[in-house]
Amino acid sequence: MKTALSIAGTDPSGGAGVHADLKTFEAHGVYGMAAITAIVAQNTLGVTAVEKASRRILEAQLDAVFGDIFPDAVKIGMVPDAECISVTAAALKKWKARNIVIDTVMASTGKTPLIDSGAEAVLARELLPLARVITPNIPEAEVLCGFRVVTRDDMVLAAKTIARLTGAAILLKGGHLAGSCDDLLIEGDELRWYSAPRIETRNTHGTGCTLSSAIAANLVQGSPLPEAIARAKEYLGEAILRAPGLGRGHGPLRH
Ligand code: PXL
Repeated sequence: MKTALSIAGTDPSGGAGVHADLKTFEAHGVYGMAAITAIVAQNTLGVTAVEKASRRILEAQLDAVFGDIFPDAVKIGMVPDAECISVTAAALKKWKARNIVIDTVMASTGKTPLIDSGAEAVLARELLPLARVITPNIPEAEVLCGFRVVTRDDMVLAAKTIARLTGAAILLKGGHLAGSCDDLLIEGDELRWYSAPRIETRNTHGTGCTLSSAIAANLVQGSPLPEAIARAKEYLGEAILRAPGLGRGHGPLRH
């Protein structure tokens, strides 16, 4: 059986973070594992408290997993501070992790910061260069590339800039753009747009987590990256359309 590891924060209400990742792996027939970077108290209405993992416990979790069940893919979500970023990067290098998908989580759907301010530079320098693909949304891309992204041309420039900084493929998610919500993949010299109709819904909790873990699951099952993304987007769209309508805020998806 193929295996995947999520390195991310928690969501006790089950919609985002490692909970979403594990459900997504399971739905794809991939054996899911999870190392916790932060315990997050949250629900569909928002985040109320965060407790970061210590260096010791994060390092020990990663060594425990890699030393026993080597994951065929690694999905990285929330990594709350520079120390957790460094520990994660060192472990991925030490264990020669493969198929690393990084969702550059910076804030919750409700805009609560999920990474220390200033740690984005450490993320860009230490962790992002290890990725096979990075999946920023527009606000995250703006932090990484240092300029505003308003048009599709800006998206191309931003994705190319982040690709050059990191050496990774970039899936720049266009959902925050006014008008179209097409996503852009830059892989080497190849550029591909993915278009899908915008779904009007408040059930968006965990969409970024779900997309990136679905990409990881499709990669380990042998899809080339562009196809892994196409399949993951199809899965995400269905999961949004079939959302169970739970909670009083941004509801979870049906994984
Ligand atoms: O979807 C971003 C995200 C990632 N990880 C955790 C989260 C969230 C959003 O709320 O809580 C733990």
